[in-house]
Amino acid sequence: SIDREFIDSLPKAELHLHIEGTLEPELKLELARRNGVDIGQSTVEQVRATYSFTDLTSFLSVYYPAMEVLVTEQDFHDLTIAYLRRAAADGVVRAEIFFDPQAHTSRGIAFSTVIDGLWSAVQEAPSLGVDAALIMCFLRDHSAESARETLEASLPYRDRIVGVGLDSDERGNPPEKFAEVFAAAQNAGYRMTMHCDIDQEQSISNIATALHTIGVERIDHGTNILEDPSLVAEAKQQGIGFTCCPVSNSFVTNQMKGAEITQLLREGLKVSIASDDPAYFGGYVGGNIAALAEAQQLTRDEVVQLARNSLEISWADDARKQEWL
Ligand code: ES4
Ligand code: ZN
Repeated sequence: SIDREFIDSLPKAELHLHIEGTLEPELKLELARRNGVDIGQSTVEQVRATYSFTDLTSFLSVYYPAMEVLVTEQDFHDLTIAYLRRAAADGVVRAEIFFDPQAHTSRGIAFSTVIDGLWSAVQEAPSLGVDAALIMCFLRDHSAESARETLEASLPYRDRIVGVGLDSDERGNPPEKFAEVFAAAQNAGYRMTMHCDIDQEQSISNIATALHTIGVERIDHGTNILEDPSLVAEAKQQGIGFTCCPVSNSFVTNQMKGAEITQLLREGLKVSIASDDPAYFGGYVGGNIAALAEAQQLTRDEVVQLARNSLEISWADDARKQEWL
């Protein structure tokens, strides 16, 4: 099997990481204390016991309420710095960090509080050995109007945000619901990705819409593309990036989808591995690669390819990419 030291030694990009999903129990307790928020638990063990779920619905019902401890600019800064330190230990040289403004603005936190806290951490990231960037995600179970307002709110901070994504519950919330918002975001200069989660209703038609109608450069998850070989060929030809999260998959769908991830990799698609919500699923990026490598008996060359793919499909400056590759 492939040792963790080898995996961690490879320079890599983490491209599918929800910053709100990096809230470890220790920091949650500290922020609750600092902000005077009663979260109903007072020990790490008690908090960890709530980080337990069997599917997406039960996950999201723990995930969103946990955010009430994130109140001040300093909180968003501290959350991000804690993640960046952890990522650097796994060999992450580039982190493209998802954030969900609506999860905060909907509970009265100003967009500026969120973005200022995240941005000061992004500016500090190089001192931790990481080049960092922010990707703003719209919550697909909120209205298109709300996404439009969020896009508007982001425009004064356009230079701090590299792209837009789409997350939360996909059921009943297909990409076409956000076609206009994504078109406006693209016009504003944002790069585009979106979640096409595995095993959702209509996942294959959502992947087709993401590629054909929205025009995304990357798909987050997306392993169901294997159901349509013509879409696989198209994604390969266009160099579409995939950000797959095996440990998350094993919680949300009961399966890592390791065979599917490996098949896409072996067919030459630009597959990368990431951690999604590591505080909740218990694996940062190195752990995700190790779990996949173990389950699928990946070769060292394949693990190297996963790391290279992540850098290649990242949205870093070309000059930086050349240094890493
Ligand atoms: C998420 Cl696992 C998952 N699925 C959908 N949306 C999300 N946001 C954060 N984690
Ligand atoms: Zn995700």
